[in-house]
Amino acid sequence: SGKEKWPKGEEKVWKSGMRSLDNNVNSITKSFVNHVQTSLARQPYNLDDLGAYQAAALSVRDNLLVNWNETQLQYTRKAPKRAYYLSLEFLMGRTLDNALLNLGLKDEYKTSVKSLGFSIEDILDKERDAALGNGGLGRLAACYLDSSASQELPVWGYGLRYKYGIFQQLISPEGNQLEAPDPWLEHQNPWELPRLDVTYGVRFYGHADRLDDGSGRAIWAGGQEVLAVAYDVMIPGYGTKTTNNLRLWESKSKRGFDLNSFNAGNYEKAVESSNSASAITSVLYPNDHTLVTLNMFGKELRLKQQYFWTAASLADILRRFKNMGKPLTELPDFVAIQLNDTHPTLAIPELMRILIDEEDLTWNAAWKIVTNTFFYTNHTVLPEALEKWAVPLVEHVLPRHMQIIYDIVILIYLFLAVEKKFPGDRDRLARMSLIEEGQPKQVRMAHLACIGSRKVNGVAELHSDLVRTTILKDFVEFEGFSKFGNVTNGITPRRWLDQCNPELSALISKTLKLQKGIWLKDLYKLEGLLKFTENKTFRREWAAIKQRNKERLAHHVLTTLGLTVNTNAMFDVQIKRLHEYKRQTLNILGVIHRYLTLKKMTPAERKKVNSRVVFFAGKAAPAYYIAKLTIRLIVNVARIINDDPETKDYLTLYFLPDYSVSLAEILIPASDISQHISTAGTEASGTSNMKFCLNGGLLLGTVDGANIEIAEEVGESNVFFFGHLTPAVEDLRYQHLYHPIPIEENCPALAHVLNQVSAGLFGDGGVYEPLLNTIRQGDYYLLSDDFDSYIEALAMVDDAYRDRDEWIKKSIRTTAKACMGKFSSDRAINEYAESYWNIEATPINGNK
Ligand code: F58
Repeated sequence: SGKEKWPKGEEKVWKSGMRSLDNNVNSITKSFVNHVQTSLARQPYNLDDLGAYQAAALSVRDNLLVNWNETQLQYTRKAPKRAYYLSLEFLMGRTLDNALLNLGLKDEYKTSVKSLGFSIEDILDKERDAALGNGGLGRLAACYLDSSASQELPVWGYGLRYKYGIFQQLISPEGNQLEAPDPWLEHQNPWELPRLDVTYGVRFYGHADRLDDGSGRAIWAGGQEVLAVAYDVMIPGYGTKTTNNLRLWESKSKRGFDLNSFNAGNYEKAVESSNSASAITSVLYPNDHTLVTLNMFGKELRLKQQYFWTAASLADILRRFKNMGKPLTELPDFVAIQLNDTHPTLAIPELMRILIDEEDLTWNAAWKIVTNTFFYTNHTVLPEALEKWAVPLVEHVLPRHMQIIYDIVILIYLFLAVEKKFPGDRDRLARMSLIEEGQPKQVRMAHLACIGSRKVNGVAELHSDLVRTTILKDFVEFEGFSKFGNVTNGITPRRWLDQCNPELSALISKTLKLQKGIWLKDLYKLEGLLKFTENKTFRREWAAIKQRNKERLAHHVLTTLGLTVNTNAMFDVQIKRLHEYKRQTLNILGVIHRYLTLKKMTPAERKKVNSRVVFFAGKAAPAYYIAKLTIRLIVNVARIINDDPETKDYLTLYFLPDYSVSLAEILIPASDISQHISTAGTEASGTSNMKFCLNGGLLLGTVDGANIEIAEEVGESNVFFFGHLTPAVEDLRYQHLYHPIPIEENCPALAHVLNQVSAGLFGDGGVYEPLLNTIRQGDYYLLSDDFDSYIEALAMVDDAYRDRDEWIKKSIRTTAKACMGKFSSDRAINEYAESYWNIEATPINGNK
């Protein structure tokens, strides 16, 4: 296009000066040493592992930058339709290993650093996780970025550059979770590029005055203006030159500090505005699934985070679009914006505001653009997790947006359309409104996201059905079924197989006689492993790798916690955020039940028992009292059981603190069985279930989320299912509430376990009463209804594990037959690209 700025001078001369990327071991060593001397200003012969990590990272970053620049240049020239993934969370984990894999340079770097006296493993281990997310939703965003780049799709991510990511979890001697800040930016971050020249002003508060010229426009002025500064993170594709961008915003004061106050000696006041501006991106909210525990200030800051990020991102997207010289009515032809849950929903009224107030479009023209640009993914149907913002708060912070939201209700929506289609149906109007009546009134963000989007989707078949039949039922009846789809989640096989389980990856390549470059991009190829289930040598190798991964985990536990793990036992893993609906409590009560059973046995009987080591890891939201009690119970049960000489050969358990992406990379390949045991209908999808399967771990789960689709692929004989099904849940809850049966009758086995805890078998029983009472009274998550079948399922797991050869076959089938292709994020992102965003692969010329 005519708007491009070409470099001054001869292209030839420029090209002669460009960095050549021959990337042989020699040139890598050169670049490494160069960075040590110049970028790091360190003495070459006196470098520690951290310094070596930084030098390696800077040298790899040079490669990424060249590709990144080329990608952005070609996107600008080719002007394809682009998609933008707006997510408040990107749980990236470590970058160096992934960048080396995607660039195909791991061996070269390994050799190079070795010749300089370092081991690549030690260097990789020095990197801190980028933990800008809570759990599944944030990690999904990271997997989707990897897949977008790998599929050569023009997709950018937009998020926030939190100064502090998810808190570090410590466990006190009593077993309590303690939180410490995560200063992940303490050392310079080689993976980001500050773009101090890319900034936007974002307004808060002030007043919005409608013009009385009939145009519907308003002027929003006054209040506070905060500056958004861009930081770019390079996202390399696997085996392609495409290197996409993740743009993270940092907030800072627009005016620096107040010189008047400073001169008057009032230093605190002088920096006040700067502090309040930088507070916006200072910390990731650690609340998982609810914001109700926040106080007024907490809620306001969270709302400001959401608006700050959506406003900056939209401004940036529109600036790029306008550079193309197209009219705004064509925006949906060139831009698709994906809303990762309702967190970025303010983008909808914000785009309306820009189009109407600043671009002078009519309401209808603006609404048409908006509703063809946005797409909304829902990640939960739990009622307490559906975002709502108090009307007075929105009015205060974003007065113009509140007007627009009311206009949506009145102008296009309630009074006109719904009334027309369902005349006189007042209840329906109230149910569907964007505003929930009450004290105070609240804005229902899911409703706004739904009506403002082109399409809406859930993240697994069952969950998408629930979205259509429960929380958005009225909208399906109103807008038609076809707007509401499903895209089952996926995971990137690069990180979750090749990187975390290199030995298994090598065995797969050897067995399939395929370079990993082929099957890592077409995971359906894993089906070729099926016929090797009958091959003894292959099975032996498969089992040996699992064993070594178990030893790797045991080594980690030994070096970090000083505890010795029995690697001859079955490894049973449950790792995820602590939440009542995920039912870690069911697991720990099951462990206690097993312990009590073991205690009653004779030594001879015990000898026949399948030895089990149970691993837990996960963080609880800092204000989630019951979840924290569950952690405390786990830790204290571990303390007693692991020390019991009668039983410890048969049953031990560990709570591994500070769960993270990097810890998951060690735990998942080591698991024989993993637990995904949410109350049916509550876990939207789950994604770690897919990761375990890909690594040959079997699943023990409820008929929930993506477990169902995994079982469809793997075959039900390779998955252990238990518990009530979704349609039964509502009735059971009703019974618990209105016709409660004492737990002693409903589930004697569980009652016995609870009584033992109360009686103080694991320390002061009184401490746990609030947790136990959630089960004794109301039992909203139906532990007492599912406990017996859970114990039966565990017994089936034991039986199956006893036939080790058959177990290994199951393990191979789980990886292979899983047609794990279905659960690759490559498949998922292609579905979004084709059926939602309507974007196409845009290969970057000069591809490898
Ligand atoms: C998760 N949601 C779902 N939310 O629980 C899980 O089933 C699904 O597999 C995953 O999304 C990906 O679709 C989730 O992780 C959060 O962490 C939110 C963070 C912000 C506050 C509300 C919860």
